Amino acid sequence: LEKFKGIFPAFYACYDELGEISEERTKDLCQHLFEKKVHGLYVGGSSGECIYQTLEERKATLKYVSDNLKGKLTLIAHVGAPSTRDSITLAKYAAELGYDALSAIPPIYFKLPESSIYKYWTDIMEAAELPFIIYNIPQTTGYSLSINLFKKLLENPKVIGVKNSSMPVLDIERFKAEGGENFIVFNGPDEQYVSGRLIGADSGIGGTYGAMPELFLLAEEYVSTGNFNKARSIQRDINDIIIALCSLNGSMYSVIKEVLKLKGVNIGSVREPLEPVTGEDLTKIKGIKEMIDN
Ligand code: HMN
Repeated sequence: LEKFKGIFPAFYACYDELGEISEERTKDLCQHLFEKKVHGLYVGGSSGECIYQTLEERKATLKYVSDNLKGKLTLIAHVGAPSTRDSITLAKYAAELGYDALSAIPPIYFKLPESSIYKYWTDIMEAAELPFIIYNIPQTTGYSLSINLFKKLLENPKVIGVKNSSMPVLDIERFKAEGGENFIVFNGPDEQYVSGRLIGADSGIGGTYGAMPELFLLAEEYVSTGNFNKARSIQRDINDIIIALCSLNGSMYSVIKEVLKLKGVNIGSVREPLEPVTGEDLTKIKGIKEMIDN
């Protein structure tokens, strides 16, 4: 399980100027994050704009990332899709490509009973010989993983971890308490990375890591060496930056993509209904890049 420890940026969707998935730009982002020495990647999740992409597009991204980084970084494929059928297709494909683990949100749109959620996740696990990481993100899915369902899922040896994006750090503590030593809890809210780690998270997966991997790697170093004052101070810097990233017109991801452009990594913009940045914000974005660099 050591390979699932550390900083896992949630990989961004890489588009060309026409908004199509770009193999070249996917490669550039892979290279950039590899050079930053992150531990692994979470591919095709929220930050990958999976919800706005076709199955073929999602498969293409999974392939391009594995072409570049298989065997170099731990790769987790997010395969959650509206139907079980499509999720299974993605799960089998990720296994073929040599991903290290699968992960999925619960079913979305219809409010389904826990029996259906359990079956959905179990069907995905049965489709491939890969470990599975539950994804709990109530603020976007409307479903908050209960301890009862969590315990039932733990009976399946394929379940090796949970990525918890709910805001109460207590959830992280409870999942770790139930999951035990040999179970990986990933911190979801980037604003609480340090607190998440202290209360029981082993690792982190985050949507803003890709914009400032150095800062999360440093926070991790301070946490793991018991340097808590420094860890808290880095977390404060991170939070100032996240608040700035979320303060402009356009989605946070479009702002992050402009920051990456300023760093020399062009992965295009976002897919609508996510809104791109507006021209007048470009100076402010330069300021955010400086916050990250300093
Ligand atoms: C993913 O699936 O791509 C992300 O890892 C999701 C991640 O947990 C993000 N949560 C949400 O978007 C609700 C956070 O990283 C979030 O972007 C960050 O804490 C800034 O608010």
